[in-house]
Order: sequence, then C-alpha cells, then structure tokens
Amino acid sequence: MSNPPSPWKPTACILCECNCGLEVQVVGRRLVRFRGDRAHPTSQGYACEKPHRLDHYQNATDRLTTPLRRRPDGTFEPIDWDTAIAEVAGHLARIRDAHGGETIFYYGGGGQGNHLPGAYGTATRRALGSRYRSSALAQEKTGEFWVSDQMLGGYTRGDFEHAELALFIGKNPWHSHSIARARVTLKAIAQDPARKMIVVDPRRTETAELADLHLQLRPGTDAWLLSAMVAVLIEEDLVDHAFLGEHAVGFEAVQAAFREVPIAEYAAIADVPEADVRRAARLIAEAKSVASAEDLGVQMNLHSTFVSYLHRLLWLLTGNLGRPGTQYIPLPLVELASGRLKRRSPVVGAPLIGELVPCNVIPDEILTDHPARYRAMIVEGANPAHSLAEAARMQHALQSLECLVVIDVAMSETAQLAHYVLPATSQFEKAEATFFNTEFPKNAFHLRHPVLAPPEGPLPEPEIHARLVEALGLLDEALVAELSAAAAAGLDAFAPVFAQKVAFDPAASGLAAVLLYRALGPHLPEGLAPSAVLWGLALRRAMESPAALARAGFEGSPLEVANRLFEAILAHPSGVVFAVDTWADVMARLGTADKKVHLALEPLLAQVPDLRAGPPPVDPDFPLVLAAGERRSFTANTILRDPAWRKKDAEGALRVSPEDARRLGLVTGGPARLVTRTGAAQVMVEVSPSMRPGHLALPNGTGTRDGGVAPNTLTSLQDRDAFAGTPWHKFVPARLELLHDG
Ligand SMILES: Nc1nc2c(c(=O)[nH]1)N[C@H]1C(S)=C(S)[C@@H](COP(=O)(O)OP(=O)(O)OC[C@H]3O[C@@H](n4cnc5c(=O)[nH]c(N)nc54)[C@H](O)[C@@H]3O)O[C@H]1N2
Ligand SMILES: Nc1nc2c(c(=O)[nH]1)N[C@H]1C(S)=C(S)[C@@H](COP(=O)(O)OP(=O)(O)OC[C@H]3O[C@@H](n4cnc5c(=O)[nH]c(N)nc54)[C@H](O)[C@@H]3O)O[C@H]1N2
Ligand code: SF4
Ligand SMILES: [Mo]
Repeated sequence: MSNPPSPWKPTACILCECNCGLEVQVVGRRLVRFRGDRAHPTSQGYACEKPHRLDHYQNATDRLTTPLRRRPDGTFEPIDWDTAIAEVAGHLARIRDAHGGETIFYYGGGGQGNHLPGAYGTATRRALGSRYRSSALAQEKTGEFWVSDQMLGGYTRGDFEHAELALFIGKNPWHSHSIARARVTLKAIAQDPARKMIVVDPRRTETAELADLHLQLRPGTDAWLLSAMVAVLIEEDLVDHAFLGEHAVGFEAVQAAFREVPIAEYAAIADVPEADVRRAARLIAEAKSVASAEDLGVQMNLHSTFVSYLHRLLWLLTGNLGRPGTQYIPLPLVELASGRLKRRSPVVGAPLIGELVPCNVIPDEILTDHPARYRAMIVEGANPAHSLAEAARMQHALQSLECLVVIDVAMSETAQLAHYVLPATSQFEKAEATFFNTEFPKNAFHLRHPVLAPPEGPLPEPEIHARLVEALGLLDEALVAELSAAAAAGLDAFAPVFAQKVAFDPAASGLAAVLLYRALGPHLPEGLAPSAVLWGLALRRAMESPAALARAGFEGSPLEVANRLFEAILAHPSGVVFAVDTWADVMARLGTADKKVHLALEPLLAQVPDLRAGPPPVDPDFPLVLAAGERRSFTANTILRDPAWRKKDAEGALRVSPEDARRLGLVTGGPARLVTRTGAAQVMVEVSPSMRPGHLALPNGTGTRDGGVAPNTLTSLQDRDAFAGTPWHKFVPARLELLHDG
C-alpha cells in the first residue's frame, strides 16, 4: 500500500448492538486501520477484536453496484434506477389496489447499527397502506418486551458497571457484548473480591470462567432452575418487603404459587446442586445491588416468555430496581419496539407484540390461500432467508410472493430470491445511526458521518424511499417547496412551518420522514441529508421528555429543544449526550396505570404448576440438544460475508463435549454428520471441555459465502414459544454420526 492513509475519521463499529465509537484510516476505498474513539460518550475508546475486520464488509466481493431485476429463468439483469423505482412502485401499487395495502409486508429496517432505513421505510409503508411488519426483534426479544411491559410498563437494562452482583442468564457478554465496554466491566467485577458474578449457562463460557458461581444447568431447564431460585427467596424469606410494600402489587399470589415448588426436585431436573441454587438465591438477596441480563440462551429456548418472567421476579422480589447498580428504564432517542399487544396477525391470528409479527409464523402468513395473506414483501437491512427458522420453508415462502423487493448492500441469501434488488450505500458511505441507545444516567446518540464518498450505483435508503413515495404519486411537491424555502432560512424558520403543515396533519405526518429528507436534507452539511428524519424524532423526544433533555443542556420550547438537539447531533461526529436522567426518574417512568410493579402475571403464574410434569421426553432418535447459533469471536450475524474474513474457525466448528466425542469416536478437526428433524449437515468437530455432555453448539451467521453450516437449515418453524412465537434455536433435538473423511 503506497498511498498514505487518511487522517483518523470518527465512525462506529456495526458488528454488534454496542456500536462502539471508532476512528478509521482510509486508503483509497479501503478501511485500513481502526482504533476505539475516546471521544465516544458510551464506548470511551473501548473496542473488541472484531472491528479490524470491517473492510471485509465494505469491500466484500458480493457488494451490489446496480439495481437488479429477476429474469423469468431466475437470473438477474442490471437495470437503471428510474426503471427500478417505476417498476417496484408499479407492482406494489397494483397489489395494493387489488388486495389492499395490508397485504404488503415489511421486514427489517436495519441490522446491528443502521436504523435510519427503518425510519424512512415508515413513509413507504404509509404510502402503500402496509400495516404489518416484523424484524429480528420478533425472534428474540418480544417475549421479554411483553413481560416487561406487563410488569413495569417499560423495558429495563442493568447497570453492570456499578452492580455489586452481576447475573447473566443464557448470555455470554464476553463474546456477544450487548453491554457497553463489556470485557472491562466483566474483568473489573471478577477482580474485585467485594463484587460477584453468577452465570446460568450449560456451557462453561468465557463469561462463566470469570464468575463466582456458574450454574451449569442441563440445556432447556431454566424454567425449573429459576422457579427453584424464586422458591428459595420465598421459603427463606429473602424478599425485600420494604421495596415491595412501597412499589409493588401482587406479592401474595406469587408467594402462594412458589411456596408449592419442590426446590430439590427442580434443582435435580436442572442438574444443578441444590446447595448452589440456594447460594445463588442468597447472593442475589444479600447483594446491595444486582444487575441482570437474559439473552438468547433462554429467549430462544423452551418456556422463553415464562423464563423472562421468572428472571424479573428474581430481581424485583429482591428490590433491585431504580437504584445505582440495579435495573433502570432507559430513555432512547427513538423507541424501536414496545411490549404492547394491540392486535393479531391477519392469517394465523398470532399476537403482535410491539406491532411485530412473530418471525416463525411469517411463512404461514404467506403460504396459504387466505385472502388476507401477504402477497408482497419489502426486506431492508435484514436477511430472513438465512436468519429465520427452517430456511427451506422460509425461502419457499419468500419465493411464493408476487413481489419481493430487497434493499441491501450485498447479494444476500434473501436478495437471491428477490424480484427486485435495490443496492444501498454502505454504512461507511452515508450518514447512519443506531437507535440502540440505552445508557444511563447519561444517554448518548451517535450520528456517524460518511468516511468514504458514495460510489456510483448504490443509493442511501432515504433516497430510495423518497423516490418510491414520489413514484407512488404521494409526495406533495408544493408542500416540499414550501418547507424547503423555510429550511433555506434556517432551522428556526423551518420548525414552526413544519409543525404547522406536517406534524399535526395525520396524512402528511405519515410521510414526515421523506418530507424532511426532501425539504431539510438539501440544506444540511454535505453528506448528512439522511439525518433529516432525526429532526422529527428529536421533536417527538423534546415533547415527551423535556426534563431529561434539559439536564443535558437542551432547554426551551419543544421546537427550540428539537432544533438545538438536532444541531448538536450534527455537530458531534463522535456522538453527543442528549439526555441526563436521575435514578428517581426510573420509578417515575414505570408505565403501569398505578405506577406500581405488577408481580403477578396471571397467564404466566398459571404455568408454575405445569412444571411438575417435568421436562419434555427425550426423542431417542434425537438424543442430543443443539444450540444452533452461538456468538463467537468469528461471528457477526451475516454482516460479514467475505470468504477471507474468518482467519480462525473458518468451518464454524460444532462444539462437542469430550464425553460425547469419546462415545462417538469424534476428534477435533474431524468430520461428523449432524442430523435434526428438519435437516442434516456435514460439520467439523471441535471437542471442547466447555460443553456439557449431551449439548452441541454451532456458531451463528455462518453458511453464507464465508463457509460453515447455515444454522437454520437445521431448525423448525414449529419449535417456538407458545405465547410470543419466538424460536427455540437453542434447543434443537439432534443426533451426531461419525463420518469418515473422503
Ligand atoms: N461475536 C458476536 N457478537 C454478537 C453477535 C454476533 O453475531 N457475533 N450478535 C449480536 C446479537 S444479534 C445478539 S441478539 C447477541 C446475542 O448474545 P448472546 O445471547 O449472549 O449469544 P449466544 O451465544 O447466542 O447465546 C448465549 C448463551 O446461551 C447459552 N445457552 C444455550 N442453551 C442454553 C440454555 O438452555 N440455558 C441457558 N441459560 N443458556 C443457554 C449458550 O451456551 C451461550 O453461551 O449477540 C450480539 N453480539
Ligand atoms: N438459528 C439461529 N438463527 C438466528 C440466530 C441464532 O442464534 N440462531 N440469531 C438471530 C438473531 S439474534 C438475529 S438479530 C438475526 C439477525 O439476522 P437479520 O436481522 O436477518 O440480519 P443480519 O444477518 O444482521 O443481516 C443484515 C443484512 O443487512 C445488510 N446490510 C448491511 N449494511 C446495510 C446497509 O447499510 N443497508 C442495507 N439496506 N442493508 C445493509 C447485510 O448485507 C445483511 O444482508 O439472526 C437470527 N437468526
Ligand atoms: S463490542 Fe460490538 S460494536 Fe464494539 S467493537 Fe466489538 S463488535 Fe464492534
Ligand atoms: Mo440479535
């Protein structure tokens, strides 16, 4: 590389939801060096090992460079943008006119770091009359969202940085992060004798290695283990009665239900010593502060919604809410989804938690002759052909649509099935942002500026949506001209005109994102037009949460606050603190009608006695449990697709316990055949002492062009939570067969 690198430019990592601030050096169109950005308010210079691989995203060989149209023989032909927009708008408008806009389904809206597309996609959905949508959240978090909404009227996060005790249930933050500066915090807890860590995981993970107590339970038995822990709190009266008396209702019903739980028997079902179950409950009760997180190990497993409930009982009964080191209700700039359940899906009647269709029912909503079936689909910044359960049936459903439009940077597995593929500029070529803003008490927002000029061909999503809305004939040109003239005179002139003409007019406000992009976008600094929608989102936050914004220095009328906040967002390419909370805000933010914590969720309490029946019987044909999709150093969903990127674990090895390996004659590096009820795959084995006998683990995100097994060739749409419909990817009955090389 003879060209000198560019100066360091601020940006962020897009490989997990932390979106750590980074600085990057560029040579030509290559991202050559990364380092953590100390000016980023949340990550403060932290980064893990993964961002060094981001050039494999930027310069992947299957990047899209032009719109594509499917030919009848299934191959693709390049077309120009005018043709693509006119044909996509035409097809979707015809489907809307013939069958109703509600038959046009929207999936995605962004991945780990790109949430502006979803904000602009709202305008296209409104323009089409589309009413149903979903995203990856509806295959992991919806059960938790619902429970949290029912109990607290809000979603919580844990303050691990200050917690005396950290509890992780089915979560391996050493690799998966999800909490800011995870490894720094985990090491600090491990090294401090006054602090403790408990990990509930069948695998001895990197996080479990740092824990004071590892409850290495039998896979899929969390409901029994956590029920026993709650029962210990009740039996030994380890409950914080003062907290409950002041803040909670429903304790008596919980007490009655869990008094009956046979603790020793349930500990045995989970295969955890009863003494450890009791010790865990006592540690939680005795700690001055407990921060806790659950994740896919339980959310993609048997009883997932029920386990989310049990998990909350552990820290609510012990009063771990609303104090430093416990749980808080964050104030994101934009709420990605709520836990409300207002309606059901049109074909199978599945509950739409946070308005999201459960991912596992999507094929049933398409593959039917029901008149309300989804006939068209827009997929944006997501790869459901790969990421959702039972890939074969999911792909069949996608192929059965009358029109599938995919907006992506790369020729993903989903794009390969599309009628039209619309290429987006990469997250380093446009202004982009994450809405995963959950820090506390100071919360930050990071608008990333582009670090590379946009190439010929791809367009940023806001431009794609603006063109679609225009082609649908729904953008009022005179209104755009009027707003644009106001914007030319500055934000203070623009704000009242926008408020008057758009914000309070339901028809126009549905298209607000695109109106802002067309009217305000051109008057913003070079490259920042995609941030225009943030002005509207800032206004909403200014109206709803003035106190927290004022403490961050944004004061005045809602329009003034929106203007100053928006300007601050534009002016801080490493991120800006937009809200400052106090711990007292947490209890005030409880969204239940009586502002109390609701401990007794009847439909879930009713499941407590059902556990007496014991775990589901083992199918002798599939005696092992496969965790299909484990976070490792070399996984990042399907964001990285370049075959060159995985320097280690290139085959995405199947982890097997030494006991099972011995019994089956398997060795590290050797092949094996992995069989489930829906599929089979040849895998490479890694014999790992971290695994429990009977438990297997495959990495997530593999099986794209970068090698390995696609985990969802092995999963089933039917294996899902009875309530939220979330998949049981961590509990796939499987068997393993010896396979001789060659
Ligand atoms: N490196 C990397 N990091 C990522 C991602 C990535 O692709 N790669 N993806 C990001 C995304 S989208 C998400 S949602 C998060 C997910 O983050 P995590 O949920 O932490 O990730 P996983 O490794 O899928 O699952 C967590 C743990 O569940 C355990 N587990 C399996 N079965 C059971 C069980 O029966 N009970 C219990 N208690 N535990 C069980 C597994 O052993 C594993 O250690 O990670 C994010 N971070
Ligand atoms: N079996 C099994 N399945 C799983 C999991 C598991 O553990 N096991 N994990 C699940 C989880 S937790 C998640 S979150 C999902 C993730 O699955 P998805 O939500 O489907 O998302 P990704 O795999 O992250 O794919 C993101 C897509 O966005 C594209 N992209 C990247 N940048 C841009 C951009 O700027 N614009 C546009 N338009 N597109 C862009 C990428 O090329 C890629 O195609 O997978 C789930 N699937
Ligand atoms: S923690 Fe996540 S966002 Fe931060 S550097 Fe690692 S992969 Fe990237
Ligand atoms: Mo996820």
